[in-house]
Amino acid sequence: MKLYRTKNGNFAEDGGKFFRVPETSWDLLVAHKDLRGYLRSVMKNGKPAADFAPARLEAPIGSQEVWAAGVTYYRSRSARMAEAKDAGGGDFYDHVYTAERPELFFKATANRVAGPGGSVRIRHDAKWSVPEPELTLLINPRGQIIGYTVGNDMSSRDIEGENPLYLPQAKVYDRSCALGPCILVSSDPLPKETEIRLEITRSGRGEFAGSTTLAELKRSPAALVAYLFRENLFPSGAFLMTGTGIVPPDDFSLAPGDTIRITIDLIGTLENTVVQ
Ligand code: DO4
Ligand code: MG
Repeated sequence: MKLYRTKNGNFAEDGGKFFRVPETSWDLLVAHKDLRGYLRSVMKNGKPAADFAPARLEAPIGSQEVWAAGVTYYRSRSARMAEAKDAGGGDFYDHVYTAERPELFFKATANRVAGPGGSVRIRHDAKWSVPEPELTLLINPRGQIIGYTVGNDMSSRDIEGENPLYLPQAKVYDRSCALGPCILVSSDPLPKETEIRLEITRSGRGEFAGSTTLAELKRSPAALVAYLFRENLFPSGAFLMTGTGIVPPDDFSLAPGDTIRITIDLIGTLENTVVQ
């Protein structure tokens, strides 16, 4: 079952049929004591809606903060170690990959998040910008995973590599994050063979394509959530991006006009264009 946020209200979908959700507050849906049960009853008692409009999709976020985990895939560890080597920061990434405590960082507030079909930004003071396709968890205020979406943790690799202390500038800026197209409403862990795919096109031509699976994710989503909720309250719930396992080659940097498509099995495809 999927939950969509649109300019025209919230919709639940199952088996290709869409149902309008009477609850219009996204925050109340996220905080619901049984979101899945509530949406089931909406679908059981309602009629399929004729006014669901995919072109009017919005990012599936209300007042939730977006947080992110880093260096949770071996591919990310290697990329980070290489980019930070000259600054003497390479070892940090090796240590965090094997440490018990994960790397968690603040990523975005809702106003910084692009939705499906929207534009994501690259910084004008960055020379090396990449998308990071990440399985993203939706967590309710009680610390329970209630769904999954597709996330893009846009990153400035030259700024991050110059000095690990520049991480917040490499990661947090307007529209440095994209979420969507929907929430896969489920508390069950996704299968390890779930594939994450990234395609970047420039002027209509394929520029980069890569993929990974959740089998490569070193930490469990539940363990990441447990760390995030250790000393933080999230009255509206939170999103947690689980890290990237796909890194384009070092000579690749995003450019204005590029199209980024990220697909995660069972959830869907998030597409955004790049602006500067
Ligand atoms: O340590 C820097 C951030 C890494 C990251 O965002 C990732 O691995 O996805
Ligand atoms: Mg990332």
